[in-house]
Amino acid sequence: MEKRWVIKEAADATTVAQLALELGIDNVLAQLLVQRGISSFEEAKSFFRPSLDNLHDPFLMKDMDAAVSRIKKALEKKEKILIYGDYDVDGTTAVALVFSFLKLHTELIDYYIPDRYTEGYGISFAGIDYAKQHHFSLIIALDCGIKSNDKIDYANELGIDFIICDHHRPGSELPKAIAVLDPKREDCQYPFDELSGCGIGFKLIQAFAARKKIPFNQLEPLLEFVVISIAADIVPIHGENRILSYYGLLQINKLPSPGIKAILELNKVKRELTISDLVFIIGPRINAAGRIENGKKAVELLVSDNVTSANISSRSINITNTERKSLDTLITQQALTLINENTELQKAKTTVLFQSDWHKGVVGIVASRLIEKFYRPTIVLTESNGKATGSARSVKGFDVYNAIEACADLLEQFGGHMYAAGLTLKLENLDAFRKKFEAVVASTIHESMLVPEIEIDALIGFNQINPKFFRVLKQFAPFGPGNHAPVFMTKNIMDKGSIRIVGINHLKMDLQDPQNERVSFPAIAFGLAEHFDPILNRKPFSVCYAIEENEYNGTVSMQLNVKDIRF
Ligand SMILES: [Mn+2]
Repeated sequence: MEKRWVIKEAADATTVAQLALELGIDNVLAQLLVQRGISSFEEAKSFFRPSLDNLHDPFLMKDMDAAVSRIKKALEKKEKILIYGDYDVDGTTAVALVFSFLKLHTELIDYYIPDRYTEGYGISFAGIDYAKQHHFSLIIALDCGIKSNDKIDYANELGIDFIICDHHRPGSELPKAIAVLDPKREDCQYPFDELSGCGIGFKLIQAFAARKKIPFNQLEPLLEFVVISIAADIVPIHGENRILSYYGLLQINKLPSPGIKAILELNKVKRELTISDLVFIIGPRINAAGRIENGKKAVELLVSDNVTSANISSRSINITNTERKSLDTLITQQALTLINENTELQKAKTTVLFQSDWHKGVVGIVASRLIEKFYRPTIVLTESNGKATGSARSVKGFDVYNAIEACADLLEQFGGHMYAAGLTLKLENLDAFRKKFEAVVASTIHESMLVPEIEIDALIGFNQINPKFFRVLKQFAPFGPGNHAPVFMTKNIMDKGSIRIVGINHLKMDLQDPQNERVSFPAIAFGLAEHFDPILNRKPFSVCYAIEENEYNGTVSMQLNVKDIRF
């Protein structure tokens, strides 16, 4: 796929030079900092050494006071508390976090994850009935609930109170809960509104602990759940999320909970985990439970406190994940065939596909995969309970939630974020929806958004990359959205003569600058085998890449991860 190379605007030269001098680092590195909004020694210090002391006061969040008071009252009056969460990674980690902590303070507590198939997304009437039958009088809802006004009304009639911890966008009216914690509320002054759902759960526990004078270090093990949710829910890793993920990674690498440890051992993962390991190894396995079976299985794994139960849970989750993978491959194949056989679909600015027998649990993943082939806003739907229901994914810079909202008259239900949303509609509205969504997107999307972009942080020469440079660069981690691993561009380079194709279509090379032949770096270029011939014939080219660490046979070396090649 053709990609746009966009070089980030160079930062102010005086600021860069000043910062480079103060920190004793290369100008290029100082520029990367300034581009990330860091321009003083102090700011650089808190970037390179994130501190838990810089987490925001949880009581700045609207309704936090009411939430903590209600939990305290429930504990004092020996009420039964139900922790209720969505079935995805964010929801289940949030439930595991709040449940495992409050369990230290009461025996009268349990958790509930709705069934994706019979109950659907978010708070369900069935879940509230379950709470009533089992005499729960307080429900703490995590990663869902912000638009569940009718369900909360129903709970109120039954005498069940709700505390909502959500990070999805609120509708025009808030549900009538005891407390609605959601930094995306317009009347919420909390300084950071990009927390994950699990992150909101953490703030609730942080506030509860502060009120009860529980020392903060007792909360640190919970950061493992928060970092997994940050990685899986694709929230930006800056601001408070950067602190939470930095310490979450330390926790998971130093002292993983039995469930996570079991998953790692089962999959023979021995290296130090990064955010992308959480995205590609841990996340899908936790998610598989909610997609194929029930999210309760994921919570069981996350809260298991002994090796035996952790091993049983992790094995069953691994099997479910294998099943998820084959469904995912099969449905992606079928979806691609649908597009390739239809010229109208090929020319469209959106992908909207429906097939009644597709597995509901993987339509979101399939939408993401389709974007890798057809780069445009994408919705994949299946049939569930007599309606069409599915997931939307977007391309950089385009707000798919807004586009869906513009079609609200044709929808039964929708919710989500800028880049990912869910929706449900009547089967008879499918055609009309497909047309309207296409029209809305076509009239609002910028042509350039339909070509994937590679954002280049800086132009450098190979002679600038040395061990010290790399040592500082590594401290820019954890990387993820909002703080991507820096991408560099170098012009006029060649392969030393060792180029070969590995796997299906990847290139392994040794790249060098013909002007300075002493400096060369091993490089891997995923999916770029199409460039094999000209490179073999020693045609010079430009390359953009991230610099990574590669471990091979126990030796660690620098490696260029090539994003794109241009002659
Ligand atoms: Mn979420």
